Amino acid sequence: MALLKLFLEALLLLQFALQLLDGAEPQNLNCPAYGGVPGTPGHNGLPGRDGRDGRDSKDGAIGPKGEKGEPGVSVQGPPGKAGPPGEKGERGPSGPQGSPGRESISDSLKSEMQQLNAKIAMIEKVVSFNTFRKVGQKYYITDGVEAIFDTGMQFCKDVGGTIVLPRTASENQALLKVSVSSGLGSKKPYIRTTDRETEGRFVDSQGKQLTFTNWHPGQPDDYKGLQDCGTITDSGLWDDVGCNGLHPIICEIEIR
Ligand SMILES: [Ca+2]
Repeated sequence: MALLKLFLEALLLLQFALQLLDGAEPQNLNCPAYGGVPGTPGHNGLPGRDGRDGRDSKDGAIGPKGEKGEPGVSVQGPPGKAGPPGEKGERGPSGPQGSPGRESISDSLKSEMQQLNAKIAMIEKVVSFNTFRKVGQKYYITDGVEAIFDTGMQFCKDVGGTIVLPRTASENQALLKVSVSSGLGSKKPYIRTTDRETEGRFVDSQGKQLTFTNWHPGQPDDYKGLQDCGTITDSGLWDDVGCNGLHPIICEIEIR
């Protein structure tokens, strides 16, 4: 209000000054006419209030079209709901056979253990003989026991084998070494062949024709009609002798 009053006073003073300049006498003024001194300029007023918004956005001009935006980021959305279950498919082919269960493995191990124990027992028996020699899968063994042919067959059977019978020249050579090294060569150990069934036809203990023979020239001669069992001499050649004579027994035993 003080500023407004100051403004009105300045306005009256200005009007008075203009009348003086125009030469007219001031009316209704009792003051002597003399020139005054101009006052100091007033202070600046306070800034006015903000103007009000327009009535409607339509009043404004339409701006230019904006630039095209950046492409959006591709982000996979959440999975949709599961669909309804389909129809049951056909039965597939059978899969490979599974590994044996614990019981089967246990049975298998038990069987192997039994086989190993049996093998160990046989080997222990073999090495208990004075002379033993490995020939392929077989062992030739002897204690130098002398017996008639049939007793010798039983003796070898009792140790899990049979009287030796070479099937090849190599086996014959191995047998000769066993016989000679054990001091039995001159006593002509028995070999498992006889012609007791059919004179002149030597077969093995199962009645099978021999596939290998190594008869001494002139043998078998069935001397005096009493020689039906085979032996091996100290030269490795064979001779037939009487089956009831005492001869060294060499057994062959197979260990698998
Ligand atoms: Ca003879």
